Amino acid sequence: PWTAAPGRLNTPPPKVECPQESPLLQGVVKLSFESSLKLKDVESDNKGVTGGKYEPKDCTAKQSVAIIIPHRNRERHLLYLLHHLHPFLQRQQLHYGIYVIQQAGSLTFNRAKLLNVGYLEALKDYRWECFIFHDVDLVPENDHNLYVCDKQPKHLVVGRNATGYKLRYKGYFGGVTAMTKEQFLQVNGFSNTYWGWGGEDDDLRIRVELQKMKIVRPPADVARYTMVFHKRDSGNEINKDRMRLLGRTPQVWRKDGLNSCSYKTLSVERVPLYVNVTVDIGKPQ
Ligand code: UD2
Ligand code: MN
Repeated sequence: PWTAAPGRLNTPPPKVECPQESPLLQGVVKLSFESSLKLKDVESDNKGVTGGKYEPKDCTAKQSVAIIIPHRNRERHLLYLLHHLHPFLQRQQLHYGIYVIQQAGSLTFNRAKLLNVGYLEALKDYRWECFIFHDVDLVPENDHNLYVCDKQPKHLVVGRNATGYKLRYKGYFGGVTAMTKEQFLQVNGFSNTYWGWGGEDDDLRIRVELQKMKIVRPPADVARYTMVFHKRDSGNEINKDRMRLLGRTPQVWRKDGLNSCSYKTLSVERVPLYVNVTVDIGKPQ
């Protein structure tokens, strides 16, 4: 006859690793953008999330993933994204945390620098292995588009509604990208010097290529997004200097990036659905 191991009877069974493919995936998801949606509704739909973090109850997630969202004055888009992204990530059985990095003030926006701040701040909070850099206005349409990192940097947006779901151009690396903690460190993160709209995503591609890494993408029928309609924001005018900056990336990447990202954290608030980091990132030199 068998005997139970002493002291094990009342302890929960050890967690097993989550399966290779989550049984919860649904494929194409129906998206909704209801103007009546309230933050309270999204919070009550996501009771398992605390301080922006979640992990599956019954199994150990394959990766721990930080979602980093650059933000200023796009509250409605943030609400739609949270509404779709939390259930989406839970269906993928991930251990994840969402960090919204708010640029304080009304000076020129700097998406790339905010994303560097997000990486640095998220790592102070937890030892995340994988980072997803995510525009606030892009909602994934298919939950087979896995928010995990690969052996190579991954670009998750092959297509979106406004551009006929086609890759905008060869080498396009904007919108949503996934890099491991080490991959991002190896390229010294994003440049901090792109103020205003454009170029910063191409700069990251150049950094990746200089390291002889190769960008991978999920299949086109999976890597589809809906971008919530918007106009160009004030404070994010087109960056006329971006071509010149792109030309000097090979010379400056080692000293312009994560290792030179200076900023002042004004507040870190843990609201139910995300960690809200407000930063003063300065202004163009
Ligand atoms: C494209 C890229 C984006 C970035 C940008 C150029 C796609 C799908 N996206 O976006 O990744 O490379 O070009 O910089 O190709 N934001 C705010 N408040 C602002 C301004 C910007 O929150 O006032 C954030 C927000 O997360 C937004 C992102 O910055 O999604 C990119 O700005 P955008 O949406 O105005 O630019 P877009 O759609 O041309
Ligand atoms: Mn956009």
